Amino acid sequence: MKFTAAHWGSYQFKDGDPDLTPLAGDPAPSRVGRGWVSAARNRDARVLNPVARKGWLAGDKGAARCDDSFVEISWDRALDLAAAELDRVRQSFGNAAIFGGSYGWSSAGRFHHAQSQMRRMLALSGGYTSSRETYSHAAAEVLFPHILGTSNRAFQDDMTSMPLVTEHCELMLAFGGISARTGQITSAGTSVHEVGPWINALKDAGVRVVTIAPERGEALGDWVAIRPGTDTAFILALIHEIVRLGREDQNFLARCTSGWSQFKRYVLGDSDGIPKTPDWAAKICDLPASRIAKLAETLTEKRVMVSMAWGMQRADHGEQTIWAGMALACVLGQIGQPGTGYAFGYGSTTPVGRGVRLIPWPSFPKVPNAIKDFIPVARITDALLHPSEPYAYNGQTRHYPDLRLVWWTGGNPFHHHQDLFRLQKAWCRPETVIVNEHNWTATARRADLVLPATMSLERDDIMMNRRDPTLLFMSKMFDPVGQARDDFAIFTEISDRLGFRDAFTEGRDTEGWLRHLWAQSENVAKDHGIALPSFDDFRAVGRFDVQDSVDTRVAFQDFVAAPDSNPLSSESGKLTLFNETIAAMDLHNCPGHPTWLPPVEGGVLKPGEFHLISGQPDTRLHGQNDMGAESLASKIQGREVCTLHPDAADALNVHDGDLIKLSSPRGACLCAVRVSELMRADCISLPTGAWFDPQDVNGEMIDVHGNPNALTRDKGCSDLSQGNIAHSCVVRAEKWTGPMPPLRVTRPPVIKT
Ligand SMILES: Nc1nc2c(c(=O)[nH]1)N[C@H]1C(S)=C(S)[C@@H](COP(=O)(O)OP(=O)(O)OC[C@H]3O[C@@H](n4cnc5c(=O)[nH]c(N)nc54)[C@H](O)[C@@H]3O)O[C@H]1N2
Ligand SMILES: Nc1nc2c(c(=O)[nH]1)N[C@H]1C(S)=C(S)[C@@H](COP(=O)(O)OP(=O)(O)OC[C@H]3O[C@@H](n4cnc5c(=O)[nH]c(N)nc54)[C@H](O)[C@@H]3O)O[C@H]1N2
Ligand SMILES: [Mo]
Repeated sequence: MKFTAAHWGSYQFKDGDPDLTPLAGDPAPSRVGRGWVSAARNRDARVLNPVARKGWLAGDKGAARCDDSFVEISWDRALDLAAAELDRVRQSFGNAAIFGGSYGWSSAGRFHHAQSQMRRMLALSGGYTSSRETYSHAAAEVLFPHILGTSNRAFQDDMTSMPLVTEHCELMLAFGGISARTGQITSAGTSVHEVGPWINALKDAGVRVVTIAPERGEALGDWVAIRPGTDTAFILALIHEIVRLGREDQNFLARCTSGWSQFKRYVLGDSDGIPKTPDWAAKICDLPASRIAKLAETLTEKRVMVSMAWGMQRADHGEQTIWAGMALACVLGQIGQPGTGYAFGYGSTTPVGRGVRLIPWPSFPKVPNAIKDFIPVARITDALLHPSEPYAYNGQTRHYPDLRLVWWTGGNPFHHHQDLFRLQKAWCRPETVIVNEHNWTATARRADLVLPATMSLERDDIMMNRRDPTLLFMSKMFDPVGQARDDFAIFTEISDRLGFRDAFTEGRDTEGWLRHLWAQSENVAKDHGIALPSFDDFRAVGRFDVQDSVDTRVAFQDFVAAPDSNPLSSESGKLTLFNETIAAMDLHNCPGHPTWLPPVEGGVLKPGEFHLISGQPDTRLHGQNDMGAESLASKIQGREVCTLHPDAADALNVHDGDLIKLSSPRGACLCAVRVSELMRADCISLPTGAWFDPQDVNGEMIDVHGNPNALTRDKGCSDLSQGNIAHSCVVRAEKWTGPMPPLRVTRPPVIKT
């Protein structure tokens, strides 16, 4: 038996098998994985050879990058060109002109991690401008160190374990829901999927789940169909009502928080004249005031977990929602106890709240980056359009770098960024764009040089994830498609041309590196009392399971038990409900305590307008596997499918399977319709990930495949975090009766030489 792994799960196979079988013991293998092998073998979607843009080869720097005139070139020429261009840019403009932020999920596997490979090479070349935080939870990453005194990563690691919630919690307030859809995924790979089984266990244990979300998703408990973007107002009203009842946990607030008096003045309206009552929130949230008041009362009678999906903060003023959620949990006073308190990200990926020992397995070693400049990750378009202009970030005034060379490996900005039409304009600013990819993604199509990379099915690697008890030797399943090469091989050759090959490889080939990583793992394991087999034995067997790996955790347990002797590293040593540091930044879009700030778009809509919810797709990981069987089969007439309420369908005169056009001031896209009761009538949900395919239709540029980022707004959550606001978006919808242009998402015409 051989094994392999992806972010969507682990698999086994025998030589010659046409497809993979989910790893034995996985209770709920993912749907995403069903499309993996067919996506990998889809030669039309794979980059088969190195190619260069014709205009760029002719010396045309920065011109329209979307003209699809690629020329096939040899690997030697491609590598010569890439190395020469990197050298030219660093000599002419300095290494800060090279953007190596290269955000994206790439693939699982400890050695062939695409960004690590690229950044090691770029660091050895003198450095690069990097990016900070993620598209997943930038607002939390910047906010949590202030208010919780812990990094988001540490908070994830410390999250109260799911089995304790099943055992001790009576009422789970699930903002954004808890979903096995997103629970399919684990960054770096997983041996089991436990979110679906956990949802069932919650039901069996009789835990009452209240899902607060504009779409109901999986039928789990009561549904509070809140208007998007208004959760902060809802939470403030819950707190107001609890205080009115005199049931706030004064002991907890005094022992474990700072700033309650300032925050309470705001909630009661003493500081701004607006009491945050259920009546006040009812209009904002489009919910009955009596329901908010009743829920508040119930909360004070139960053992409660306040759980927030990551998507809650991918919105304008996203910091406020998660801060308000933390404040509610403080008012209820059950943080630090088993199964109750405050959680961020249950179900958003598999391992959040997984009760296992964390083992810090080694990764491909970094080289220090001599360039200290960075951008907040979602400010890429602004950076390209506005070099050297100022922007605010976490209390600093910074200036955008002047980027001349963009090198992207293992990510897809023309998937992940908001307002893709704006990104497309900005994309013409750098002189050169180089992309390592295995697929003809929208980003690859907008590169000057495309270097075909292997997929993990085409190479050996090791899956080891500090949050998973199983280590797998990932065996190559088939030969690389076309001329694809490993990123490691590509960057070795570039390093060779720039004179630092030995520093890059440290004299090791792939097998040498796998052995080296394993040797380091053996040391890490020893520190944890675990004896790993030899590399050769591990490779022969393919799988190693850490025994006695269960380790349940209660977030903030030590702190709450003795706040004075175990202070947090926040400014006050406590959970901050009013934060002096943030208040001193004097930001109108992120004040010193959780505050209701209406989103830049949203609120009460006009007829024909809808809130767009663009969550994660069920059939793929972002854009990955979109050209595999599972994702393709889920489309209608080849287009992505959006979900809307029967009343919305009536108003638009559409039925299941019809096409509609969604548009916003940023752009437009076509998608197919599925009608469902499980959606607010003023919302449309269109998953991310359909490969962006803008075409001229009757004189208008429309993405004809159904990518929500044709519509979304490119703006930071606030001057604190500058995270993306994908979920704050209003669109217009209309039935589409126009032409349906054929998709152009697979290999563009390539001129053979
Ligand atoms: N509207 C909207 N937009 C969103 C979101 C949303 O909720 N709404 N969510 C955001 C979030 S949370 C995220 S994390 C981002 C995700 O955005 P991305 O992480 O950029 O999306 P992926 O499709 O996973 O892109 C990874 C790319 O790496 C390539 N790749 C995989 N393995 C390798 C490899 O070994 N070598 C090389 N060279 N390439 C490889 C894949 O082919 C793929 O194109 O999207 C964000 N965008
Ligand atoms: N199948 C699959 N799973 C994935 C991924 C994938 O691409 N495919 N990507 C992974 C990644 S990178 C990430 S970061 C996570 C993201 O995980 P999440 O952020 O948890 O997932 P999302 O689908 O973005 O949104 C979660 C929920 O937020 C709700 N929501 C949207 N706006 C509002 C609002 O204003 N108020 C309330 N109360 N709810 C709202 C939506 O209805 C949706 O149910 O998913 C991971 N899991
Ligand atoms: Mo993400």
